[in-house]
Amino acid sequence: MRQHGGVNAWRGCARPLTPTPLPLSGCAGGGEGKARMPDIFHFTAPAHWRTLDFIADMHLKPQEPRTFAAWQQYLLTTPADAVFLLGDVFEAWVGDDCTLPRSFERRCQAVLRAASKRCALFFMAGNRDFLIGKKFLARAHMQPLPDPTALHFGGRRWLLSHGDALCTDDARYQQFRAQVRAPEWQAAFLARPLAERLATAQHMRQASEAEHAGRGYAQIDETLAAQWLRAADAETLIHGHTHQPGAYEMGEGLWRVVVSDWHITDSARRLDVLRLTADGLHRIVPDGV
Ligand SMILES: [Mn+2]
Repeated sequence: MRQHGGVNAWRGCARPLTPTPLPLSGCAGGGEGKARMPDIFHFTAPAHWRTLDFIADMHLKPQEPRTFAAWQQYLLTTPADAVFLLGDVFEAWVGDDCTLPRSFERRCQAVLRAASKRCALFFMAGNRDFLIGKKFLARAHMQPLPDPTALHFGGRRWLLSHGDALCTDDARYQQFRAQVRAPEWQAAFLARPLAERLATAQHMRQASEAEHAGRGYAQIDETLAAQWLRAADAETLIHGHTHQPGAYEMGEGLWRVVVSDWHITDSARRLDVLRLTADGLHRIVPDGV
């Protein structure tokens, strides 16, 4: 696994939606503080697959057209048999009804549909796009994956996660996460008018950025990550969310490999694909993007 290379320090920090009180009552939060072991979903790659790509944290939004263009170009040209989108594909998602004609989300949907003709697409929810639902997944031709999922490929198991569930230092975020992942909360939120949901998401992002300014990166609880790996009988965890790409050895032969966020502007150029083949994991920058 040492071929993954060293730890790269990148600018930017993960800003998960934080526990801003929502104008919503009667929904139980999780909030007992202790992280419980999640159920691990197992997925076996079809035998003919040779190349599997992992990307995360594109944070797609209309205000960053070059990131969208790079993502589109990558998806329409990758040689991969399957692309695993490991969360925070979108900067925000307030419900599948946001894909109005001519909307940015509808353009993204079209890119995914076109890509799905070339390769299989899998989606794991992040902390910003966890409200992506069955309708959008069907229209975008993506298959959902639970977090975490143990991927069986090449005679080994690779544990996949977005990563936010492992950031247990932030107890308030974990409480918020448990609340907003509850079906009752989601049903109540999605029942609100689209304009109101968009306004709430905007408010939450601003509150999150204010709270996280100066707090730095979200940190993975490596003790918990090691427990997940042992439970999955895997050695390598592949995740995003922290925006700190690199390969981190956690002891006892266990690793976590972090995929970068994507951010392309006049002053920044980050795009990153983890590619898994029979040779192992490689970090690549997509061609021609
Ligand atoms: Mn995230």
